[in-house]
Amino acid sequence: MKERLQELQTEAIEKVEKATTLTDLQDVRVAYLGKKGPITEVLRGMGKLSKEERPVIGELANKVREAIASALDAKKADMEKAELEKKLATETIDVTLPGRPIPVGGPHLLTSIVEEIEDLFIGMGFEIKEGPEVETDYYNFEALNLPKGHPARDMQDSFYITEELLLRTHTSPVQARTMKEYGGSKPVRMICPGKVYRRDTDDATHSHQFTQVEGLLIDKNVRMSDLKGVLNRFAKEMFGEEREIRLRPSFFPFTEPSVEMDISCKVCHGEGCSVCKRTGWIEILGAGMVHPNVLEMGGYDPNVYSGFAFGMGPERIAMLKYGVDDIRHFYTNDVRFLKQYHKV
Ligand code: 2NM
Repeated sequence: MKERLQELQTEAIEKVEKATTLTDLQDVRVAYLGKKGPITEVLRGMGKLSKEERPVIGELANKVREAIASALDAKKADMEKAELEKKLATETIDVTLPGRPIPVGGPHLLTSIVEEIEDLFIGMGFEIKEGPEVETDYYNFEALNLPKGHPARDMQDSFYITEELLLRTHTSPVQARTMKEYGGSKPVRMICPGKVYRRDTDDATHSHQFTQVEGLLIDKNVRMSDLKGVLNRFAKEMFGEEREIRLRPSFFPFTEPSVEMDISCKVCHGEGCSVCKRTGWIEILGAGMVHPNVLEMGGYDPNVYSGFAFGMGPERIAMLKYGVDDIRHFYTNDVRFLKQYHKV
């Protein structure tokens, strides 16, 4: 029996050593230490042994059992360690490698320009107002001194939805709405950025849908010099302190007097070049003193209040500032164009 046990131990340990997988090991464990295994078998036959032999064989059987079990455990630990090392070797990540860049977008040039204009006017105490793009005939025309049949209504051919509703042709209706909202007794200092629509054939300088920023300031004793001061500051902040402005008489139905504002040409400094068409000046916006009829329809007594208003096209501002040669670049969204204006 002793010999049989020794044999079993040698045999089992040999098999443990030859095992290459955890399954092999489990097979050895079941074969030698399982309930139906040879050691159990040996122990069962102990009844036939003498009193003296029994504890000796019992002790040996336990030792063999323990030897096999510890060989199995040691081999298992080795295998697991090897497995882990293999994993670590093949799955290491080099945390010092630079990350893969994630492509990020940026604001559209038009968005940036509108925000820049907004910031400049916020800095001068103006608030930002918005209004509907589908407007009533009343706010788009009537309240702005453009009664039905007025020739200026043809001047800007409009997208009508019904007889009374149209896509706004300018953002001025937001000013008319703001005057109403303020009830004719509070000063107004606002700008309204937004999309406007006109029936026009698209080309390098025209679009049937474009952006406007219009401003309105109403208070007691507002004069043309206030308009000039605010717009001069705007022009210098936007285009550079070295720029000069000039006002030329013009006509708008909602302002009287009306003006157009030019900035001095950056390219030739007033000498005359192709950018300014040899005039030394570049037109950037229209403005004027709010017409008494407009104040009155907005609920402001023109004998008590006066105001100025102005309107500009952010596309045109951006085109002049960055030398963009075609307004359609703003709408076709070619990333090769847009990317050039991301400040990141
Ligand atoms: C312009 C030029 C001149 C203007 C006038 C008004 C209102 F509603 F207050 F009367 N809003 N915008 C205005 C005046 C707009 O755009 C070239």
